[in-house]
Amino acid sequence: MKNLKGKIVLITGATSGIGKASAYKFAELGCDLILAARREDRLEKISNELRTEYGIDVLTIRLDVQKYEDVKSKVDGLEGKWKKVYLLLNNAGLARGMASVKDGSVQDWNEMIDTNVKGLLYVSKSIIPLMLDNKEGHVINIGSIAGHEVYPNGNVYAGSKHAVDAITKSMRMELLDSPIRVSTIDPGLVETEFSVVRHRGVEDKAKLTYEGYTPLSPDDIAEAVIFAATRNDNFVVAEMIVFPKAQAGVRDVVRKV
Ligand code: NDP
Ligand code: 8X3
Repeated sequence: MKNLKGKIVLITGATSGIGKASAYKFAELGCDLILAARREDRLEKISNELRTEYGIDVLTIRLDVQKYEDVKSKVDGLEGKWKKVYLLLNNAGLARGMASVKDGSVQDWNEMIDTNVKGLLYVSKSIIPLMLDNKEGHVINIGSIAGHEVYPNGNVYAGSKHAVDAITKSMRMELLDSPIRVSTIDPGLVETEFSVVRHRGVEDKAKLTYEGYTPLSPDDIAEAVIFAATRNDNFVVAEMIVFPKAQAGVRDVVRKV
């Protein structure tokens, strides 16, 4: 098992759900963390807890992954040891709405594509050169079962996650002759703020997503991330699909209500 103590891990979308849970798991392993997201109050609270509880160094970056200039200037501004990013967890992402292509919102489509696809590209483009300079690295993308299958009204979200799947595979080929590993962890239904964001705070709709079965928890996915991250250098988790027990596909969920 690879020892990650003292390695620098950059997590996008570290203020909630899978990103936040992963931050705690990497902290347990003694990694120093760069936590990035837009909500600064949450970044501060989480980073203070991690410093106190685990004695690690934490740098917080207020970052909107949709904005290339923001991403580039924040990465260019990394100093000293923080330039030695060993692991990038490309986790920031979201769904907005559930509507047919005929009825969908152009603004929602742009937000999903700008975050899930372009944001992941912008951060990867900025960080991979640092990994190459450092002669080591691991990019772990959070994809989705919606990157392998589709569902009605999930058109653009599924499209964005199919793009993550394609980009991950291409990136792995491009970096084959380098020390950098590329992985994707592709969850099914995980209970996070994801559905509240998707349904713009309409709690009843969000709750229905997780009703009648036990969904995955953010910690479950963080454990999958840690499994991929701690394999020995000869071992690449290329792709890991993780379901709750009650799920067998994007539309195949047994609910007992
Ligand atoms: P949450 O809503 O709980 O967390 C999403 C995180 O992404 C937040 O920390 C948010 O931070 C961040 N984020 C969103 N937009 C931006 C942005 N423009 N710039 C920077 N950070 C951003 O959802 P999850 O934890 O569930 O989602 C994490 C990933 O997991 C996503 O890529 C999602 O698609 C994927 N996923 C989720 C599944 C689920 O069922 N929950 C299943 C499969 C995949 P802030 O708002 O502070 O910027
Ligand atoms: C999130 C899973 O089924 O809501 O990536 O699209 S789903």
